[in-house]
Amino acid sequence: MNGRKLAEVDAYIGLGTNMGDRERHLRDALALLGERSGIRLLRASAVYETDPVGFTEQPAFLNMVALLRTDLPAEALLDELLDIERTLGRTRDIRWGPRTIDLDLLLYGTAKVKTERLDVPHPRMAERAFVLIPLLDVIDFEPFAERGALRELVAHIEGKDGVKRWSPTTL
Ligand code: A4P
Ligand code: MG
Repeated sequence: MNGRKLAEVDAYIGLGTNMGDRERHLRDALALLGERSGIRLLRASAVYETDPVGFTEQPAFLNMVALLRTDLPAEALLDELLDIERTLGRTRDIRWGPRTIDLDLLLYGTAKVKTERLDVPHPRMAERAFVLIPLLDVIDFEPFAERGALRELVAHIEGKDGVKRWSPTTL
């Protein structure tokens, strides 16, 4: 440690699952996130059942978004997400294919990050109703105009009909 602590940052994580006991994977992922040092879980969206996007011949997903506060740098946070995916038995077979749990770093404060391993804001989030609809449940942008902009985006996004409220937040 060089002693300099990073300021805390609000980070938004997209969770997705379409294999096995989907609700359980979401619950377990949230619990594991909350236990990691340097991460506090602040809020979780409702859970949505969503039609698969991209590779469509696969079961429906459950998706949600969590708001974290963290003092980890973005890549260290990614490492925690990948580690939790592995812990919950994620294997990578088909790109965009079925998965026990997918944890995507959507936003890391207002930072833009582009490295070999990390692209933030998540490059496909703005066109995905299964991300934006739960994000709207938890987003905490000031000024409120930005929340209005997100609402506007959601109002016109394609695929909204494929995103259905499944259950209220589990937190
Ligand atoms: N990586 C780069 N940027 C990020 C980031 N912001 N967050 C790198 C997380 N990872 C990021 O990810 C591959 C690599 O991306 C990571 O090792 C990391 O270094 P992955 O999770 O193995 O790949 P993936 O999830 O199969 O691919 P990808 O491109 O992340 O897929 P998406 O975009 O996440 O889409 N339909 C519904 N209804 N609901 C879903 O949740 N998900 C997908 C997957 C497709 N269709 C879906 C859903
Ligand atoms: Mg992913």
